[in-house]
Amino acid sequence: TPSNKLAEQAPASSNNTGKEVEDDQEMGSFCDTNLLDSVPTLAFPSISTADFLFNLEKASDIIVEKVAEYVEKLGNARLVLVDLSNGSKILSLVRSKAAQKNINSSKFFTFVGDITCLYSQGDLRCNVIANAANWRLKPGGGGVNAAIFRAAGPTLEIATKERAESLAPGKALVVPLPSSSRLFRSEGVTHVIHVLGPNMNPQRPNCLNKDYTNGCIVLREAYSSLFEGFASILR
Ligand code: AR6
Repeated sequence: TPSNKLAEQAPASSNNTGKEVEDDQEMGSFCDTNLLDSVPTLAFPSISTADFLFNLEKASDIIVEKVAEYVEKLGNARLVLVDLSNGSKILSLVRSKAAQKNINSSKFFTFVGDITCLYSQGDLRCNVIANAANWRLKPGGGGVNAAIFRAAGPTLEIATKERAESLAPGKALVVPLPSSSRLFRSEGVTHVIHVLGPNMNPQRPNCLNKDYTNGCIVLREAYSSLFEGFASILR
């Protein structure tokens, strides 16, 4: 059962001891070779719809539109929209709109779980995860950004800063994860793609003040940049 699976996986995922690191190094960074064999999969959160206060109906239309545009171009790779709770409004909106559009449900689906523990706690293998970043590409700030930087460890911040100092709205930045990162070792995540979405929150920088004409353009661009970034990893 899923709950048994969770119980089986829990000790391995929480075991961040030196012993495990040693084993990993002996075996070329991975203790679980199954992680390497899996179908390429991008797990992504709904960009801009929590802290950045973007309208959920509009965001769900854009997610489904962009998934439909990219999913077949990505070959056998999968796209997975992730959120933390079963009651997630964005997941249910996207699920019903994707079904209406007859999007292939083996290549695109939604998943409830923490994006930093998809393999260890959800048995879902995702070699790439997306982050709803801030323009400074800094850890913290809450939401999925804080969770990913925390789970990846300091190497993610270093690897990110080697590639860019900041990010413009609508853009994405692909960052290969160092093999020493816990996200790499325990979860099989080889890349993080930072994405900056449009911001409708007056308390955050670059607020669009409810300008959804511009906001929808920027959110479409954000998903295009994300899926192009994922495609570049597959090539
Ligand atoms: N796993 C999966 N989904 C998550 C997780 C998680 N651990 N945490 C949050 N979500 P948000 P934004 C979902 O607010 O609206 C940050 O402070 C969440 O339920 O993280 O783009 C950054 O530094 C929602 O569906 O991103 C930026 O300043 C989605 O992830 C700002 O927030 C995005 O929520 C970005 O705001």
